[in-house]
Amino acid sequence: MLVGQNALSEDLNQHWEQDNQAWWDWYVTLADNKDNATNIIDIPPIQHLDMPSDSELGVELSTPYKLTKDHKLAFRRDGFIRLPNVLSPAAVFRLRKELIRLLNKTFPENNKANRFLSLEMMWIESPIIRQYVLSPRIAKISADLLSVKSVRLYHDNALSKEPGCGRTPWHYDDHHFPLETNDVVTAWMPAQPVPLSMGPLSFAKPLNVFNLVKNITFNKNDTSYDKKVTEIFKANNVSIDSKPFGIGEASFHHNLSFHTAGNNRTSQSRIVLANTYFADGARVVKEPTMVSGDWQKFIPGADPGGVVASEFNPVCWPSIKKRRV
Ligand SMILES: O=C(O)CCC(=O)C(=O)O
Ligand SMILES: [Fe+2]
Repeated sequence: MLVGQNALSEDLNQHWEQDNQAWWDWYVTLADNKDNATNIIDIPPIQHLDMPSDSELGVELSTPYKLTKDHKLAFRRDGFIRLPNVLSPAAVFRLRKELIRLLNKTFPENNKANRFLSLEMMWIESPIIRQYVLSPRIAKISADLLSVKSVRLYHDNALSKEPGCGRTPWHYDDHHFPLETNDVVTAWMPAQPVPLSMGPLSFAKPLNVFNLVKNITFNKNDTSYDKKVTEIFKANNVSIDSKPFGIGEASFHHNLSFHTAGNNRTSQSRIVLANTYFADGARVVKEPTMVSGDWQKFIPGADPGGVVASEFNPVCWPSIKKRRV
């Protein structure tokens, strides 16, 4: 049975009419920031490293990660897992450089302060980002964690939390992705280390704590939903996993995993590539809501209820090479 897609009030049953950046600008206004420390900490930019060539990157991003049985069990139980060395430091450096190039093309320097900047579908435009998004290494981890044979791409996402940007509100992604399945995972791959002061992704565990908050009504105009989730998790002593990310470390979270992220009070942008994959064969929900944002951009031509398999949702695992064998 499909879980989730609940507690959304009636007035959300309308399409999001603007783009995905406008969606993020709105979404971060729903976070409660009253207890945040706000002093900006000056930290140096990521150290310069020699970048891998295209072919070195290709080899790295198609080499399988050694995922263990314990990793899979932990993911099933907790709804997320952090994995070290998903990317080499040099691959992180190249990712950051390319994401910054793309972000700078879209967002003028004088219009970034305190914002949560987002870009999607970069893999279509950038051959470098394509390697990280269609990566057999990343997609196989995702398929194995979900215990499914084959995954497709929902979307890629650059998430740049600029210095001074506040928290990301508590949520699970099932509210966001209009996919009629719970076999959905997001690979959250930071393009630099993320100390606590930069706002790492943090998770409530175990996975089933979403049941504690599933009846809270979502309010699109204020921070009440975010505050209520915090309150209920506190009252139930829910364990919040909030740790820094080392260079090359990535997390993978399920679409029912409740997560948030702190504010960025460092002097550097917190840049992340977040790729979302889902089990091949999934359909679009019958009634996407405004919380699904600009979803038609990611699944062009798909009607509510239809199978998601557009040219922008390629099968990423098994990899093309493997499928040909
Ligand atoms: O990067 C963030 O602060 C939030 C990202 C997120 O919610 C996600 O990737 O599902
Ligand atoms: Fe999320």
